[in-house]
Amino acid sequence: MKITTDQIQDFNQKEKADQAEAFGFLKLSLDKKGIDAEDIVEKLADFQVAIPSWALGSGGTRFGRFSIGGEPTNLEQKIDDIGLLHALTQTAGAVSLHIPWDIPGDAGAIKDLADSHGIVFDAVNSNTFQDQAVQAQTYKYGSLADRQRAVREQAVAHNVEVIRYGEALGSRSLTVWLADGASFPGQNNFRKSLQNTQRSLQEIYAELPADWRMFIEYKPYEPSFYSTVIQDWGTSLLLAEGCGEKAFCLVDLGHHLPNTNIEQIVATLMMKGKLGGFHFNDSKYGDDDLTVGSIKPYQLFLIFNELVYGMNHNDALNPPLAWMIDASHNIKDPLEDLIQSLEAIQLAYAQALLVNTPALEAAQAHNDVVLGQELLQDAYRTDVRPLIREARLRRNGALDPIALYRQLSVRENLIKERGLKTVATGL
Ligand SMILES: [Mn+2]
Repeated sequence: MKITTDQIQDFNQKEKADQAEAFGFLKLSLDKKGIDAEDIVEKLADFQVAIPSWALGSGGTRFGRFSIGGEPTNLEQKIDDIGLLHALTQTAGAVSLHIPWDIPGDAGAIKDLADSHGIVFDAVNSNTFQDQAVQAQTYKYGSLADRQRAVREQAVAHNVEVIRYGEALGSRSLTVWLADGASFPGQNNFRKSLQNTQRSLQEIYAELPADWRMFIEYKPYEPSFYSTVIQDWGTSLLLAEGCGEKAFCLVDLGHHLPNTNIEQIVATLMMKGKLGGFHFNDSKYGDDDLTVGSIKPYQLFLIFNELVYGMNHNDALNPPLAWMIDASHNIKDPLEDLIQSLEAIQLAYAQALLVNTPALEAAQAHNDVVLGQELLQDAYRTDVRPLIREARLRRNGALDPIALYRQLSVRENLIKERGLKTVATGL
């Protein structure tokens, strides 16, 4: 199924007048604060987020998995689904592949298909947390950190293979997330595990093409419940610095212990020019992978406030970030869920762009704590939805993507095309 520009324009026609009125009103009130609404709309229109190839089917939990029906069963169908998302939202212009769940058989044909939807290939992701049918060594006890050389070599070779797949598609970054760790005291030697990881990462790094970057993702626990080798941003930074200037840290919102100040981590990594990528999701307890902005939207805004500040004060030359949604769960239609996540990301970005930074810095200089909070919350409490809709409208996206998705019966059509009991690869 494809959504045409005509279908989108027909749909927008009905709501266009209301949008013009709401945008005009907001633009006037922002004008009074010295904020250029047009500039923000332009930034929002340019902002693109990668959709991971594993988020297009229903996710599972340890307790089961329920297919939503019409799930994509191959890479072509996954790219078609992202094409639908991008047509509706104009924000999903990239895909992040997970190897080996999505090995491109014919890279040229896959690239052409993605091109036809206006989609580029973002970071490629390796997987050494599961055993594949054809592999000599098991990752049960570790991969890049494993005590056995043969296991580490196999894991390094897999990452290099992922780089080669990515090169064929025009990707320019590799994301490494390790499940390596221990579930019980005494299981592993902390120092040796970390040293092995550093050496393995250096070997992968040596195979990176000149214009590539490597992102090192951290996570405090799960699947290991006593210790994880790359447990936090400090360990990720240490390993990235041990590799070289093309290695960066990757922050996944769900990969923190409860109440961690993630916005402060963002500020620190950008100050060092070492923040490479960002994985969006939301959570209440752990790595819950819930819809972005569904639980802690204020935290998301505070994080974007630091991202915007970091991008505007970039003396450490932090490169442009790779943005990706990393969320998947087992109840919602995954496409509707992704539309909600994309919207939440845009909202937080728009709110952060409204922050009056000079006034905030002046308040900080005078220890005016109350004013500092007022300035942040004034931005957060502004209804920025007309800005986001305007950005979509100007790129021929849908004013209300979920309403149009439902009006066109997209899921029903996908079920007709692909069947009710299809299951996409992923967790
Ligand atoms: Mn992640």
